Amino acid sequence: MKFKAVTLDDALGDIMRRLLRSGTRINAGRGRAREFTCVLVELSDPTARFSRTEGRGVLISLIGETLWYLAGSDRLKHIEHYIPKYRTFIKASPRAVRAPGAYGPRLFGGGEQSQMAKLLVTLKQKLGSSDTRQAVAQIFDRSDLKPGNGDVPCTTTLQFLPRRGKLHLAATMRSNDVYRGFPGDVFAFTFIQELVARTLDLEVGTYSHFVGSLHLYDTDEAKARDYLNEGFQTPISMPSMPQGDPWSSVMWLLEAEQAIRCGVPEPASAGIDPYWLDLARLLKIKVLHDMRDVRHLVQVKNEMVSPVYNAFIRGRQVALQRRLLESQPDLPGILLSTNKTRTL
Ligand code: 5HM
Repeated sequence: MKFKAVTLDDALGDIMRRLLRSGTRINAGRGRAREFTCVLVELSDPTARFSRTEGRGVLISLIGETLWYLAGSDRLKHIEHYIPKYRTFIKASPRAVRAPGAYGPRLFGGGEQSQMAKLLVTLKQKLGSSDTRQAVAQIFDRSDLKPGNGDVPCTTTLQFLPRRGKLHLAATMRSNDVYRGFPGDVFAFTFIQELVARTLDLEVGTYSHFVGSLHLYDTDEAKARDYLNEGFQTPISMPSMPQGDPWSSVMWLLEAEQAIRCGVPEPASAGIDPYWLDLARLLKIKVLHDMRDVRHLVQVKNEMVSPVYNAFIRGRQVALQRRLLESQPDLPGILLSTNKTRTL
């Protein structure tokens, strides 16, 4: 079965609609679901990587998870900042410190010796002389299959295909939950695709996502129907990553992320492109939202350069203002009026 779409949102809607209509019933370890097997999803615009639908509002968790990968980390405390239920999901004990199936150490762990660093060296060497078929990063490993392991990676490989000035990416997955897993996986892998494309000075090509078992759990059916009922959303792409080698900016963002998460001073940002500054601002907005600090949230929102993230921020701002108003009805108007903030 094949799904062709321009954006993630288009693909998500199409897959869920068809799964609800004709998915085969299965009962795997994590509950009853509807499933399609051996599915290929092809996205022609991998930068349209987030679902704009307000109800899902998970953009900042997706950025947080992607940075967790890029940091090469498997620390649960780190990812729980963005996905509080991560530990429960991987069936880890309350005392566990690490996620055994984390993608970060497998892809980016070990600095210059990491799988991705070596893969980039190979890609650079072969660029221009051969259309390589060997640029594969492996995530799933046979050692993951052991009794009682609740964190068996769902992604098996990422294959980078530089062809005629474009960088295509083919991801293969053994298992993918369309409602909860698919949007995050597409977000992270297409972001990595764009990072690699910039490193090699290539255009971003097609993103192909092959899945052995693509499924929708019965417990998510109602939410999937709500999502579909929200109807057509104007497609939206993430701003283009700045041209040039991105890795010094990625290192800055990783340092900034850690500082924001841990509440310590952030690294100096002189010379950092607004694209990366905006990503750090979004992480700050999450912390300010959690701290119920609407005044500073509005300040950071007004510093944002790209209009693309506005709908996500407004969702957080409005929810926070509503909560504050419920607990403090005499709150000053500046904290409640969305009009006082720049409309992005
Ligand atoms: O029984 P299994 O190990 O496949 O359960 C893992 C569940 O998490 C599945 O529903 C799988 O599709 C989902 N999942 C996902 O969609 C998990 C991961 C983590 O590797 C992922 N995407 N990246």
